[in-house]
Amino acid sequence: MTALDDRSVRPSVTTGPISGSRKVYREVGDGVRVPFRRVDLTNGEHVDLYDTSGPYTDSAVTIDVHSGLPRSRADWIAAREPVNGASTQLAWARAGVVTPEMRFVAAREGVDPEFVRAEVAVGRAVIPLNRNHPEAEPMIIGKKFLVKINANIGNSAVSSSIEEEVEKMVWASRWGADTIMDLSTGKRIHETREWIMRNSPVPIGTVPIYQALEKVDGDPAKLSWEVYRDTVVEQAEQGVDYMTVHAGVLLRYVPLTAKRVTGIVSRGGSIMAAWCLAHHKESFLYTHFEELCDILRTYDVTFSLGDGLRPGSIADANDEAQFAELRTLGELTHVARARDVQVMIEGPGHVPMHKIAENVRLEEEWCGEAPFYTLGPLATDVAPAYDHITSAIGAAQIGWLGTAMLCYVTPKEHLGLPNRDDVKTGVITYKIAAHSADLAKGHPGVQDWDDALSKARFEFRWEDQFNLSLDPDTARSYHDETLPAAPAKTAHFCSMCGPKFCSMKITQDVRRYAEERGLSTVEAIEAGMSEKSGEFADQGNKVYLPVVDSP
Ligand code: IRN
Ligand code: FE2
Repeated sequence: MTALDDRSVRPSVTTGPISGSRKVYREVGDGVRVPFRRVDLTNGEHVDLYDTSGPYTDSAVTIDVHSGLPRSRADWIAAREPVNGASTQLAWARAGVVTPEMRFVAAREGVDPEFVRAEVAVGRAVIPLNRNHPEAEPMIIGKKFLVKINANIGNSAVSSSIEEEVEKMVWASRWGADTIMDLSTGKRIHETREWIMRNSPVPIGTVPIYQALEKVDGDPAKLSWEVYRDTVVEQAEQGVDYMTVHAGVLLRYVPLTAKRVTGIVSRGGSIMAAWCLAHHKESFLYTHFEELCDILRTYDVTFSLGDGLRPGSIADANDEAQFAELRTLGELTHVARARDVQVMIEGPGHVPMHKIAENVRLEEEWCGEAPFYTLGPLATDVAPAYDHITSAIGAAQIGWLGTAMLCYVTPKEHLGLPNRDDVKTGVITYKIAAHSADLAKGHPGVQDWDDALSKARFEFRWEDQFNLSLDPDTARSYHDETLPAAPAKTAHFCSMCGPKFCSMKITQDVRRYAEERGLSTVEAIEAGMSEKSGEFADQGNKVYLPVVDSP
């Protein structure tokens, strides 16, 4: 019996298109179909948006969580041959092979497949896809591509069920999570992950040391390479696409954290530090790293080299412990790449804005431009309950500077396990940071989305404005709170300024005035001004006039 046969687990997942859009596919040959979220506009145009939501938003597909998603990559995986003994995207890229996954992401990002291959070949981008996760749709992480976001889910010993976690996974990808990490630490870790893997349209990451720790009853001193290795194999067999490995927490770095304000805040980092101190030995993740590479290569699992010594407060940012670990991650990057294993590097944490750039600079220099994957960073420590915002400020900046993936932070950070609403808030907040970074980086075509929404706003096409937004439901409901009636959806104002003070309506009046009189807008403004000042004088020079209801 597999975990999915367990009928006592009954996840109910959100299905159906995001309001105001529908799923379309772009065929790029040889059975490669790339999904987009199409927004049909009331003016007859349409906009196609990057779509992470998988079959859940396709009204033509019926979802049965007990059978899992269609295994859309199965044929590609079965059809291909290893090169130099390795079946990884990195090995193929180096051998000059453009895989179907590379063509898929090229179409998704609007770039040339050969460009994708070249970026993967030099290790500046990764395509995290385990051969045992054929349900996932390919995506790419690298600084020359769209900035990606990751959403963390997972239960803890005190909170949440399998059902809730499966729904959080579907929910997070619905709103734009490019990858999801299952950080479960409580009961039934293996089963929870099986449910998530088989039903996830996006790559899944994990931190295997968490499950290894459960296997030794939560006592870090009892951990061993053997327990860890078996856990990695177990998870790789299930199809985990990338794994956080805190192999840079070396014994000699632990004392460097002694005088910190917040010590070691990484869960994985603190587990490994405890093991190193208990045994007074070098970390088994470091000493067995080459063996670990061989396991990951077998499945094409991507390394996410963990920042176990990341700063957990503004005071600790960019300190010796943090950068000592980063240097070691750089060393390990080259070891993994030499074995054709894909690598990305995890980064902080809590960093004030003026110290952010140095993180990207050193990561690129020491880690051979491996994709950087950061947790925020939070730009200040003073706003628990708003740390999605404190961290999105840092995330937007670090994304602009070249970070390839941003790990979201929810409003519950530092306070508790996020629920479904927190997950959505975190995802939308991070989509804002990522898209803002994409705009600043000038990624081709990115601004089309902003332009389409701005035009809709200016032309008072309210429905189009809602439907083009990251969160149509909330945009619509905020509008309808004050102006629920249908005519308000074509009205040339909203309740913020009211009919008389809408700047966009006034601008449009100016433009119309100009057109009717055959004037340039500047002339029109001048002509309009003297006309208006005439009216003003006629009305007795009163600034405030009684409001007249508009039709
Ligand atoms: C991302 C960048 N730095 C850390 N992260 C994420 O933090 C990591 O991928 C994982 O999802 C989460 C928890 O990691 P620790 O606390 O075990 O380091
Ligand atoms: Fe923190």
